[in-house]
Amino acid sequence: MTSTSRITSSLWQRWTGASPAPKRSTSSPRRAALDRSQAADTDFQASTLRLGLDEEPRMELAGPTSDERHVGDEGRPLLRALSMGQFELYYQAQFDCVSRQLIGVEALLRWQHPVHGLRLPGEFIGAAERSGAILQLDAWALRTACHQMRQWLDLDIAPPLMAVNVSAAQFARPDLVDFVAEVLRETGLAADRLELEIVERALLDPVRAAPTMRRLRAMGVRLAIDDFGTGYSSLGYLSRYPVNRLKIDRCFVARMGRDRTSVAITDAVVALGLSLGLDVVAEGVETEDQLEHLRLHLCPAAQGWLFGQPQPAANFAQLLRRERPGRGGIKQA
Ligand SMILES: [Ca+2]
Repeated sequence: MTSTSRITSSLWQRWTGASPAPKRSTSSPRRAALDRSQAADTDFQASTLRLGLDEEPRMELAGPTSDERHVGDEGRPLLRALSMGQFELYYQAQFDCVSRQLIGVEALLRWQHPVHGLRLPGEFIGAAERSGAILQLDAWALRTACHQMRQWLDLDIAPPLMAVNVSAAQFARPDLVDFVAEVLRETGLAADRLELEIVERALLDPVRAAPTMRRLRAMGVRLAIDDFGTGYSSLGYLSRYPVNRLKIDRCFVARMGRDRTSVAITDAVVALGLSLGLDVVAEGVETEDQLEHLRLHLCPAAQGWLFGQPQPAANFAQLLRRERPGRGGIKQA
């Protein structure tokens, strides 16, 4: 074991308590069919439905392992599931609004529950955040996404960017930057291939947030503000933080056809981002009318079901082979 891999292994164990080997994705039509409720796929800010968290299989009610003792009760089934390889990442493409060229991909967490089937983040992220298990899930997702990107690079089908969600709790960790650096070294991934999507509430304390963001940007890692406009946002932070991209929350895009306020907010965020020299991605784009409106208002990029639902890695690789991704739609920092 090299010194680098020892450090990474140590960080990994400290962060996850799980096996460092990322789970290889598999796919099935049933799984894809289960993945159709995009509304519930609101990543790490979603409300928790807590479906079945109190109904875990008998083996998951065993006493806590040493890795689980620092996590609250409702997080233990999640850590147990993580150690059993029940989590996987699905991938959703981001497209240039004009050329429709694939310019990036967001990694989305899924739990393949042995009893309840495929579970979306809205069903377990709340419990993960309350219990502290979110730290392990986030770390696993970041590492697995980077390994997947490495594999796609080796196959010469990699998208330009891999976007990974970062919870507020993970962003607050003092060793976040070190962990990101180790994962990049371990995978040989260029830092500007990785984009961390940070929720607005993680940025409430500029004294803590700004140095972390500056260190990540100094490494070359890209930063996006996720679900922009839905958190405790203060536009002032955009001048203080070294952000690359704003992601317009899907709720605004979804209401564009029937709500003038949502149209106004969407257009304003696009204009704001462009005037600040930032990339902008509209989330939740489902119709050609929505895409046309965004295109006419110069929104650079979009993500959503119009371009395809999130897919397991093996299925997404087929899309990558078809699309021949390019970097034309991404502003270089
Ligand atoms: Ca996101």
